[in-house]
Amino acid sequence: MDEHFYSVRMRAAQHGSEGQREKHISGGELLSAYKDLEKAAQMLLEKGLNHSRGRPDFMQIQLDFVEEPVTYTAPLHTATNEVSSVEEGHTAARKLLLRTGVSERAVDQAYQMVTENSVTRGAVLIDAGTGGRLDQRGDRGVRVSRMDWPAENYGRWAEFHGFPENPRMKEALTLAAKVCRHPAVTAELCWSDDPGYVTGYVAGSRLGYQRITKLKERGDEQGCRVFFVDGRADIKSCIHYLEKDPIIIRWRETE
Ligand code: PML
Ligand code: MG
Repeated sequence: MDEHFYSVRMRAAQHGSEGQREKHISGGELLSAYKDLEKAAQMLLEKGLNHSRGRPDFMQIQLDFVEEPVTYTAPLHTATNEVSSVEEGHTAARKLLLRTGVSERAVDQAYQMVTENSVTRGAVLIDAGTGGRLDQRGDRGVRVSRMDWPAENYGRWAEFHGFPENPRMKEALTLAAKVCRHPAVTAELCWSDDPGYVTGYVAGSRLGYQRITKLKERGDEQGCRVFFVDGRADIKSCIHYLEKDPIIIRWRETE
């Protein structure tokens, strides 16, 4: 397909009064053809303006022409793990992470880091073996960008698998598929910073996208996004892939 794409990114925040620490409200990433840019920007504007984390007093919508060729990839195999408490949810998450090959030490470190760095905006990269932090991005973390899953293809996927169409799940599945296809990434652990959304997931290329129905209590605004990465790999090139390589999810019924 000889189509050029634009990366459209949105970031909304609340600064409040002088000296207050910035509060992340919402972020969004899309890949759009030139003719659909108006619709894409409108979608992101609406997302940022109507978020349960609050009303933004700052928003940025940025457009960048994507020069790199787009790679098409299949979505991850998806399953839902029903749990009845946060504790049960984290026990399930830990087990799934260990199954991907992440060490017990790294899992413990990740949980500790998440509690300490409750304000990290993007993802934190952690060594899947030692548990040490691999990115040097501080509070900002790494923001995965340049990925999308066209609505029509996602809709067919959701219907085929009996999932209700859920924009949050679509975004998370898209991000996880991009992240986990990188050979240095062992697994991802994520739950939302939206106080009303308690489902999270553990993902890995072979494990698939394993949703866990309760990873925090309702009302909690603390989210988490951790990538467990092989510490011997070239981390700079892994981060470059996460931020810059354009990936589009494409599902075929036979997959
Ligand atoms: C987010 O809101 O940023 C993450 C949502 C993760 C879970 C999505 C799902 O599978 O329901
Ligand atoms: Mg969010």
